[in-house]
Amino acid sequence: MQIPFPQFIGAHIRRREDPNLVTGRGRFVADFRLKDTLHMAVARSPYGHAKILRIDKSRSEKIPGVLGVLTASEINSLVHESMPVVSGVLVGDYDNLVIPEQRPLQSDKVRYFGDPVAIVLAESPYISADALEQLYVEYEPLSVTSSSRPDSNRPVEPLHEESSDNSAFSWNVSAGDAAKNFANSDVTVELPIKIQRLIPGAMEPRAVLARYTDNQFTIWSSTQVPHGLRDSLASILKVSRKKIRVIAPEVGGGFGAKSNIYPEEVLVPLMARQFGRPVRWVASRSEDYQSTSHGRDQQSLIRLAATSEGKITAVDLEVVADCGAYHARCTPCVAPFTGMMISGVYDIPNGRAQVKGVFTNKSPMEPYRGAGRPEAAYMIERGVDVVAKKLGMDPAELRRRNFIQPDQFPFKSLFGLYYDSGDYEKALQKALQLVDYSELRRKQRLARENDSRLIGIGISTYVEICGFGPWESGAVRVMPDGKVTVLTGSSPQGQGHETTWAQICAEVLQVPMEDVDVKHGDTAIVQRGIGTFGSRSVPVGASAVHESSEIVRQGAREIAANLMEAAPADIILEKGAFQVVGSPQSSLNWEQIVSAAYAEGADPSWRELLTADLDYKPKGETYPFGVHICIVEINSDTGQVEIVRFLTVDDCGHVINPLLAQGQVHGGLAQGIGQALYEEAVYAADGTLTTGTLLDYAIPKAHQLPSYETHRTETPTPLNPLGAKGIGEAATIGSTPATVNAVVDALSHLGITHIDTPLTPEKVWRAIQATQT
Ligand code: MCN
Repeated sequence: MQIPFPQFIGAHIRRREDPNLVTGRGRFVADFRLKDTLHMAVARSPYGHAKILRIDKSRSEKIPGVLGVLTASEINSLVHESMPVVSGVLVGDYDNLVIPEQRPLQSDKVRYFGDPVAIVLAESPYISADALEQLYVEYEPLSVTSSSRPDSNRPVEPLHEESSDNSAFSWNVSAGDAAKNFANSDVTVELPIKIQRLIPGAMEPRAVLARYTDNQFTIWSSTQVPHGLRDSLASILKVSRKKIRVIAPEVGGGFGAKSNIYPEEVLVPLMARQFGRPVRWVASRSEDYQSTSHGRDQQSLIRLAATSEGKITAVDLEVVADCGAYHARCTPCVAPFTGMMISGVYDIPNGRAQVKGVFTNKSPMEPYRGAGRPEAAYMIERGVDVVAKKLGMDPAELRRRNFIQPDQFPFKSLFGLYYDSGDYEKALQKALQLVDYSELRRKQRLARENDSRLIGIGISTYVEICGFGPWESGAVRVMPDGKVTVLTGSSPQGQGHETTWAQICAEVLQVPMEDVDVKHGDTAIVQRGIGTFGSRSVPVGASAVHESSEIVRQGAREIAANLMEAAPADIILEKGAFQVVGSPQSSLNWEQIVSAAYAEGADPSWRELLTADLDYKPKGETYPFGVHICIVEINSDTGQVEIVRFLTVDDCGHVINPLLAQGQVHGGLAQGIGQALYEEAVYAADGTLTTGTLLDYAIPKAHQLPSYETHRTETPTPLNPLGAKGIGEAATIGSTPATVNAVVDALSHLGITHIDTPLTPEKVWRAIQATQT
């Protein structure tokens, strides 16, 4: 067997990004200092819903150092389009999709706590903050819609003229005959579930800096989608794309929320043009919490029908998704994913999903790590546990009886998605063995009998959809000095693409990894791209780099063949050297190839052979999967949940860098467990965000999380050359249901069947108390 050399793909390699980041040398938007910069501050609504009656700027304008106070009347005429909204579903169809007009500043009324109404530009951030305090906005409060479930006793106060009942869209899909199966099945279960609103907790709050010189915008933004921002700005400002350069420097986390295009990203460049000076806006933490899009927020009802042998025959799902006050860029796409993925890892023949989006007086809801799929996995995995309980069957066994089998792939799912590959039984088997499941159950039984300790074991088996197209760009060029430049359209926020992409290119070309320079996040350098979200970067972006690298390798073979007077087909690349098959004594290394290609008088086509630049179009989405097992112990006096053990077996196909993939799993687990136990964005009845700071919004601290045991199986996808699926969201998706299932399992003998997240000590304690009265 030939051992590939050097072997980078699959190797544990530390992130090349980290030395700069951990020594404080990473440059985020707020670290860029431009001479004569003006500082923008944004006046935001202190009401959830109100008419704007009057804005008095006079006192703000008089403050020395204030250059301008602008409201919608001055701004909106410079803006030619509403803020962008993308809608699209893979299956099913929207009904009555309402996309209300949204301008960067509100003129007539505000619709959520934090809705922008005016901006101040001043010589320093302190002066702009002072001027904000002196700005007087007179509001007439309106009644607030803060729940997605309409209160039938109260008249609806429409947020937008376009929708008198605040309906944002509905999306429906069905397959087989669910109604018949519910009528005729041995058992049915029904579970209302509320999934709370979450605030994506990126370490770096949003920030924008812009300069306008020589009719050209340069914009630094903490965005996940620099090209999307460039293209949206071109439409909104009616400016040619070539006049706009967007740079996403280091981005300190995004988790989906930075894939939106925000009003500040329009306002800052506009003001840079207006004032002829650079303009900068950096959100404070609380401003970020108010104005950056939130995630989740669904109220649902899941019903399952099953036979007495534990075969699930039908699923029925109703979802009311709280969209917040406007559609952010991808709001309409999120909740339909919940419907599409509701059958999870199971071969369920009949089903129906009805999803309704509703406008409420809250910050817009956008994709947040998992975007619709965590909600689906959570609901089906809770439902399956309830079926198991009702049948008196072990939850692992019930899952096993319903899994899609390995020989069924590619599998057309209940609602018509094509699952590429999977072996769910193998992952479950591995997880159960690793935790010693039967021994755990034995200990649980003993604890219940002997010492009344509340021990719970929660299982979740999930599948998710990722690797969305339609394409991503990837270019590879061997430079005259022999180094290799990789350009990628994906634009990371902490995922480690520079390391990962360098591994792929270095392995294909058989060059040292340090010779590969990966560039991203600057539209002047990488002109085409879609960005980083939906765990698409490895399956799509890295595949583009892989394909480009292969083309360059092939090009180099042709040059070598020419120089060695051999047929290209006879040239192989072995241990970093090109040689004729069977004659390893005469070979050419990369330096010789490069020198020949760039030599004076060399055939110009040879340089072209060392360059590839393409858009990789995936053949379909990929479906990573896995099993999470959580073991908890609950203090019955306080309701406090302690995670004693958390074990994962994730499968994202071939893994490019196990260390980084594991890092992704760790981060995802923190967020999924955070959803299960701690986090919730709470709006008061008057529409005020009461969890608007890090003190009030409970991101889990390190001591609240266990030491994770992470494992994997590898089931490659046939859909891309790397055999790789995404891993960026998987752990967020699997961990919430495992944790909640564990807590409910610990309490099930008391008659508790469900508690809505977050499972705070108070909620758990109250649920226990309720069983004792
Ligand atoms: N990887 C691998 N082998 C695979 C798949 C992934 O080695 N088969 C590793 C690679 O090192 C790759 C990383 O995992 O760089 C993530 O790859 P992928 O799963 O393709 O996900 P993306 O790069 O497209 O990242 C997006 C995903 C999403 S949707 C959210 S939300 C999220 C996440 O990644 N937000 C993050 N992870 C985050 N991590 C950080 N630090 N910050 C965020 O904001």
